[in-house]
Amino acid sequence: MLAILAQAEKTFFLPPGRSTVAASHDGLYQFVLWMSVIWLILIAGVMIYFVIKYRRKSPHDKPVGPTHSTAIELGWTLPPLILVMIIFVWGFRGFMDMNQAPNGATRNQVIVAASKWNWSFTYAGGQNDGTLHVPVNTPISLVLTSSDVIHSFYVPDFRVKKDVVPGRYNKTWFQATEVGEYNLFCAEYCGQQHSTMVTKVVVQSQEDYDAYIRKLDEIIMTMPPVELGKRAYKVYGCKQCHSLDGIAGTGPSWKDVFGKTQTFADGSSRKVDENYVRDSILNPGKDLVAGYDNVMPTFQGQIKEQEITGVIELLKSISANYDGPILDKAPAAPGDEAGADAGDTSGGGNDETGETQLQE
Ligand code: HEC
Ligand SMILES: [Cu+2]
Repeated sequence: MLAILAQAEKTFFLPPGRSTVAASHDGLYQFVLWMSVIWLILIAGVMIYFVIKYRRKSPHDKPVGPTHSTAIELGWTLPPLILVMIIFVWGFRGFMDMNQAPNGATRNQVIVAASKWNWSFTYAGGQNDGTLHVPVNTPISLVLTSSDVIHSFYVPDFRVKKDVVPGRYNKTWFQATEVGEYNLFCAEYCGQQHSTMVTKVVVQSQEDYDAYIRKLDEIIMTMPPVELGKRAYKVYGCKQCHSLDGIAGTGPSWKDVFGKTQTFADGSSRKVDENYVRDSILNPGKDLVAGYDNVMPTFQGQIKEQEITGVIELLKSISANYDGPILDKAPAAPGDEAGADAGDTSGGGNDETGETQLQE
């Protein structure tokens, strides 16, 4: 029976399992579920039977108190003990499997950055995107960080769930067994737009995955700045708080902001120029726009120089308060050096992050 349960690929509550740990997870789940059902029926059945059989039949009925029976007491102690031990060993082994990434997983490490209300994924070469792409049948190790509150990384199809906690790195791993697209949810209530903190895991063949990574490399180097800005707007989740059409959300709309004089909570004011935008992204708490809360996470160490330029050009392109030129080609940004020696894949991403910080 256990073998059959372990094979069952779909449970009543979850989609079919698509990772290497799903079978043992679901097997244990089914075991606990059916044990509970069987015991409920047994206990409730015996109880109802006894209520009827030993009911008080007349006012003169004087029941005799229960007496001791070693056999019965052992009978209700030992079998449950054995069952609980089975569940413990099974569960503990599954728990260890889920926490210990197999050898080689760190070669495919992805940094998962959660922020209100967005997921952003950074690959080993420093590329990043708003969906998580992984090669099939390959162990993937994840390092999870949050820049604001506690989120939770949850992919039901993979049976993977891990809290993402600010101020520390949590780790988990999975190995997807089938090409396809799977939902990725935040499973920890993290504020107003928690329910929109959803994205996809795209499991691809190794060739498709390699092509995808190459494409990400090209995007930063070749996309026109305004397009790169629009991409950053989605990838880093700016869109969760900022609109492009003038309607204020959690944060001010980006329409007509560039070139205007912005007033801050402390009464001071400053003209919105390139440096102000850069400051707003890397150090959002500094000049707090009047009427808004200090809820924007910093994107220091995540967003690249070219992408900041992109956001600036995007802001210019949608502002009536700006009538200067808009870049149509990426300028030679400091990050380009890191891109130029992209052949050295492992170092590229780190160099670039280091450089961004040096400039601060
Ligand atoms: C959780 C919501 C949130 C997210 C996500 C967010 N911001 Fe903000 N942002 C705010 C709020 C609130 C303010 C106003 C208060 C302040 O100045 O910090 C703001 C202010 C700004 C300003 C100044 C705007 C002005 O009118 O003066 C800029 C520029 C900006 N954000 C850029 C970004 C970029 C770029 C991203 C994405 C990389 C981003 N924000 C993501 C909430 C957010
Ligand atoms: Cu969340």
